[in-house]
This record gives sequence, C-alpha cells and structure tokens, in this order.
Amino acid sequence: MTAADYSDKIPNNVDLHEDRRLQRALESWQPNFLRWWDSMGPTLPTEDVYLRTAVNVGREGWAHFGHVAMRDYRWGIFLADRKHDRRVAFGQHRNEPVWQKVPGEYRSELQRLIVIQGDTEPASVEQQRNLGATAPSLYDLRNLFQVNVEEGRHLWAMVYLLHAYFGRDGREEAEELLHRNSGSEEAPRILGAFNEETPDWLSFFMFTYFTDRDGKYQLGTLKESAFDPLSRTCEFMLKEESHHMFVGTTGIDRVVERTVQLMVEHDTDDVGPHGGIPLTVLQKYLNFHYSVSLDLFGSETSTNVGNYYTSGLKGRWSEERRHDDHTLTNDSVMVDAVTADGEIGQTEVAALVGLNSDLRREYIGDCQNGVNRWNRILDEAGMPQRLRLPHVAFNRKVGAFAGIEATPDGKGLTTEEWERGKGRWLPTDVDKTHVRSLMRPVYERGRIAAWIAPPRQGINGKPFDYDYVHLS
Ligand code: BYC
Repeated sequence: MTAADYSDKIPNNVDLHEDRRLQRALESWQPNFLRWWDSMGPTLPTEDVYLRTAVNVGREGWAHFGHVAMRDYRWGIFLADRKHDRRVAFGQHRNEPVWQKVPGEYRSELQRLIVIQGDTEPASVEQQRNLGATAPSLYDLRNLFQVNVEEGRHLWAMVYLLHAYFGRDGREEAEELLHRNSGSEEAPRILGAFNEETPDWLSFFMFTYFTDRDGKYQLGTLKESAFDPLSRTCEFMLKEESHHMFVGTTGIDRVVERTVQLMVEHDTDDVGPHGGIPLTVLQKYLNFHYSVSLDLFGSETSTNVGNYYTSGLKGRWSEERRHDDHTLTNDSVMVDAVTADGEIGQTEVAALVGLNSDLRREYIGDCQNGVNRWNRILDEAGMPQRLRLPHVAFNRKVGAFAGIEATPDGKGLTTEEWERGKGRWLPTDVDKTHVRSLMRPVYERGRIAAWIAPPRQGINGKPFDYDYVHLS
C-alpha cells in the first residue's frame, strides 16, 4: 500500500489503525510535538503558505501543493514501498533477508543511530525559527517554511520507528527529542553543527547546501540498512531532502549572481557599501559551513562505523554499485591524519574503520559540484575570482585535525598564527553585522531584496510573483 490515509489523525501508509497501542502512543506524542512546534518553530505569524504535502510514496505524483495553515500541516508517516525479496547488501549478514524487527543484539546501536538522526531534524527548525522575519521575498519565505515542515515530518519518521520498534526506551527517546534544544546550555542537540546559529539568510543557504547535504549522505547509508523499516523511511526522506538542497544551491547561485552584477555596475570588488555581499565574505561563510559540516561525519577512523557496517546497520553510499566483496574484512584504505612528525597527511587503516572517511569523500565530491557551478557564474561574467572548498584540516572540531590549526590551504599553524589569521578565513563580527544589516524583509509579491537575484522559476510551475505566503 502506498497511498496515505488522510482520514487518520496521523496520516500514514503503515496501516497504523491496525495497531491500536502504537496509534495511541503516537497520538499522545502528537500534542507534545505541536506544543514544541508552537514554542520552537517558525516565529513569523502567517495565515497560510503554499506548501507541498506528501500524499503518496510512488514515483508519480507523490505530493500535493496548496495553501495551508502551517500548524495544520499533515505531518505523517510514510515509508517507501516494501521490496519483498530485499536482502542485506553488506557485512556479516550479507545475502540474508532484511529484518522487519530489531535483532536484540543490535537494539542499542540502532536506537542510537535513529536518535542521532532524529535529533538533527527539529534542531534545524529551531535554528531557522527567526528567519521568517527577514526573508528576501515571499518565494524564499515559502521555501523556508517548506523546509521547516518537512524537517518536522522527518522527526515524525524517526519517532515512528522509536515508538514502533523500541518499546518504552524508544518512547522516552521520542520525548527527549522534543526536550533537547539547539544551542541550549543544559540540553543541547547531539551534533555540533546543530547547536550553531542560523541568524541570516546567507547562513541559511549555506546550511541547506552543506549541512542538509550531510543529511543526504547519512540518509543514503541508512537507506542501505538491514533494518528494513529504517531503510524504507530513509528512502522516502531522501525524496523530500532534494528540495532542501535545491534551496541552498540556487540560493547561493542567486547571491553570487547579484554580487557579480554589483561588481560590474560599480566597478569594484567591495560591493558591501552598494548593498551586496562581497565574494570574500561569501568565501568565509562557505569555509565555516563546510568545515562544521565535515565534523558531522565523525572521526576519520572509527570503530563504531566499522561495527555498524559489519552488523548491517549502516552501509556505504551506493553500496550496491560498489565492486568489492561488501564485507571489507581484508581491505585497507588511506585516510586523512596528522602524521607521526606532526604534519597534515594520510595514514593507512583497515577499510572498515575508515568508512566515515569513505562517506565524507563522496560528500566532498558532491560539494565541489556546487562550487564549480558558482564559479561558472563568475567565469561567465569575466571575473577572475573563484570560490573554493577549504582543506579538510581547516577549522575542525571532530576527528584527526581537531587538535591542530590549519589555513584553508592546509598549512599547519601555531595557535598564535591561527588567532591572528582566522578573521581572514571565517566570518568576523564585522562581516556578520554587515550581512545582518542587509536582512530586511521583502513581503510584497514579485519583489526581492537588493542583495540577491530573483530565482529563474517559481515553485510548481507558479511564477515568482505568486502569492506564496499570506501573512497574518
Ligand atoms: N558532534 O566514532 P566517531 C541531517 C561523537 S544531518 C558531536 O567518529 P561515529 C540534517 C560520536 O557520537 C545527518 N559529537 O563517531 C541536516 C561518538 O560518541 P560516543 C544526521 C560527535 O559514531 C540538515 C564520538 O564522537 N544523521 O539529517 O563513527 C537539516 C566518537 O566519534 C560528532 C547522522 O549523523 C559531532 N559532529 O560517527 C536536518 C546519522 N561526531 O559514541 C537534518 C546517524 C561524532 O563516543 N549518526 N561525535 O559517545 C551516525 O551515523 C554517527 O553517529 C555519526 C558519528 C556519523 C554522527
């Protein structure tokens, strides 16, 4: 069954009505979720928003578009269709049928992975809650809210698994997902990047480009999981996720485009006084968001990830397209490391413990595509400047390079050199204040703030000047 049952209090395609206990448990979590949404979700009051709502998981027509009051959004539970002959693709259980229940021996690891994944979803909504007050256009405002409601749905996706498969512990973890908060002193979110601020729209576009992209890769590995309900839920989440990255990619496109226009118009690189964001500031924001997102991949060498793989809990990106034995017990790989003489270099490790590096490599290749795209905009305008990804050792708080400092070129630095240089590589208070000063809301249909170019197209075939959001 793929079509969602919308007559249920909780829309779903998992026959929730057949399991009254589970249904009651989720229905009692629902008001807590709404309380969290009211207190930690978007702060800008709106009448309704032109949103996409998932209605089906099939290839064709999976979503419905229409104006809805955000609080009445139908957050639901959608798993991709079950493949009846699906088998484990990797690890020690390779070729065995996938699991419809959680094996006792892997219960705590699986729960931990689901909790970490679940924790990021509401965290991002919290980080973005004030952005509505400064949206550059109604089109952008609508995209922000689309991302927010879908992150809310992704929380539902993980909470469903916790309630359905992890008993009382799972229900307690589901409560905790609403109690931890981004940036909180007492109960912060689990992963570093999700406790950082998203105070302006440039940060939002960088976040949706770099941090949502970590989400894409992590979900891609969980989609390979031998635990079939997790696999199926991640498969469907990935479908929604691509719009979030589109928002980031095209958002940065449009900032670069506008900056270039101002550079040409005023014959200067310093577009700040002309209401634009200089390329140097863009590069600093890029450096920050990329390095913080690299931290989300964990350490270059990790026994956790080797165990997850061997047990069948978490696979590799495109596992089935890899040409090897899918167990990796005899393989080795080179991973980034600080060498014995203190230099930034590489070291050889068992392939299994190097799997965070494997995933990160895929991610970095994908990130580079965006940079190439933005550089094409510069190139076509005849600009010699280029944006680039900083070195993996730059500004790291997790993994091999957490204990050292390095330039964006990957040259090691003393602490004093780092302190003296960091204002050239990461956004300073002056940069942030300038970017924030540009963040004035533009809520008239068809109009756009002066620091960003309009999009080439609207949403779902609608024009840019469509009434995407009705403010209250
Ligand atoms: N911050 O063995 P290691 C998304 C901890 S984003 C703080 O290298 P492992 C989204 C680690 O837990 C995708 N702590 O780690 C995007 C471990 O702690 P314990 C989210 C960190 O397990 C935008 C210790 O350090 N999903 O969906 O190999 C908007 C040693 O680390 C951090 C997932 O991440 C950090 N950055 O890998 C909305 C998938 N990194 O065990 C949504 C699920 C590591 O010593 N999670 N630590 O107490 C995982 O697969 C893994 O847990 C990790 C870490 C990849 C995160």
